[in-house]
Amino acid sequence: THKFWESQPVGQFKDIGDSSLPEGPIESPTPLSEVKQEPYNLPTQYEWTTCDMESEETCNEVYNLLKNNYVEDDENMFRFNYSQEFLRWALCPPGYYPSWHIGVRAKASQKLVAFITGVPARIRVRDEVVKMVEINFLCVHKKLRSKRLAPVMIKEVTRRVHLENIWQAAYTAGVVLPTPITTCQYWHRSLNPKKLIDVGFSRLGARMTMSRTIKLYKLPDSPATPGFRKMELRDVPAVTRLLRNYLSQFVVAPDFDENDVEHWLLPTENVVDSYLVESPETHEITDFCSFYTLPSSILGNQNYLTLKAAYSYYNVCVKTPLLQLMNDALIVAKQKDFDVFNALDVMHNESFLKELKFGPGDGQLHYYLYNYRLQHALRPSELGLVLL
Ligand code: YNC
Ligand code: MG
Repeated sequence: THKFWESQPVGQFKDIGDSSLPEGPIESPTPLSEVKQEPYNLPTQYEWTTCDMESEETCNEVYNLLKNNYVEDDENMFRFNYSQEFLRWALCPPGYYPSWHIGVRAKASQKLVAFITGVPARIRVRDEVVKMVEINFLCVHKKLRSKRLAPVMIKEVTRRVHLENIWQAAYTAGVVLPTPITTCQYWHRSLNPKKLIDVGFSRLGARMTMSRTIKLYKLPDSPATPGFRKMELRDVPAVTRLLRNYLSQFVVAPDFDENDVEHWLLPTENVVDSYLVESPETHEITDFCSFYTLPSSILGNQNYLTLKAAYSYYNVCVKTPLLQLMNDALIVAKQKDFDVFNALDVMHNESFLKELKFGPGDGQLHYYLYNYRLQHALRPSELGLVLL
């Protein structure tokens, strides 16, 4: 059972299939004067801290907490290693609230021992655009696990979000909680198969040799689509139009404006890469693809410390076939020395995964909404949202 989650305004397992419950908010907003004014209590040895991500020193403390204590795979072979530049990008989008970057310190040592964050987002559910918070980077130091600290952190971020008059949230987790709006799977495309096999990320297939495997995953040296180039600042209006139009077909998707596109999709070195197709004839922007950079530490390998992974982000095709566009994305990721290209089975991704030699991963990613009920769970292909 879920003592904490059963007390929260989220879809409950017992209500699955109950068609008498309407779609939309589960609880109505309360007057802001009724929102608790003081932080929740922590065990006495700990205190709340707001983490200023613009400060080099604080950002480094957060980086180290996550580097040593954040998400691992089921076999504890790899752990996400979000870079400092990435954390600053992920946590400081247009209109962000510094008070939503919440840390916990040990009073005696002042060591950062836990973290949770929110960033504001407009998310469309069917035809309604809802102001939400995207919750991410929930982390409790390994030595403080299973002490019910996570529910306190979730309640505290919820309180601070309510103070800004926002009442809904979106988040993902590898664990099953009440109740997913959809469950997605990661797929992996080897770019550097020898390293992936050496570190135990993948295994040599049956009746395969290393040299046949390397040949299987070989890619051309440069993209094939005429007019394929890096996105630039001047492309923001065209990319925003293209993306808004494309995302309108999904049941749940972000409502991006030009400021959001500039922040989330304009290339940032070692953080996010975006490419588009500009028609050589008309100079129209017809297609777009993007991926973000998220390395993982390789735990306990003599030869390698990090796995360099690219994660498919938002992709839009109008003129170029999606298969060809994503093959070009693989080619540029390979040129940039990524070891693997990962993608979820969201949006239209299923249409290219098998043909482009992605293999299914183990472990699933569940998507959730807080205080917003959907009548039915979605298929991954109905979801137009990628969280970091
Ligand atoms: C999780 N990932 O079920 P019940 S994802 C949410 N998300 O509650 P304790 C989680 N809840 O079941 P620990 C969760 N993992 O009794 C566990 N829980 O009702 C629930 N791992 O708390 C769990 N990062 O403190 C249980 O557990 C209760 O010490 C148990 O801490 C958990 O960022 C955790 O995977 C995850 O650092 C912090 O294991 C710890 O184990 C850890 O005894 C490695 O907690 C890193 C890791 C999670 C990545 C992520 C999204 C988080 C979403 C949080 C929910 C947001 C709700 C919306 C709030 C705003 C609302 C508005 C408006
Ligand atoms: Mg705990």
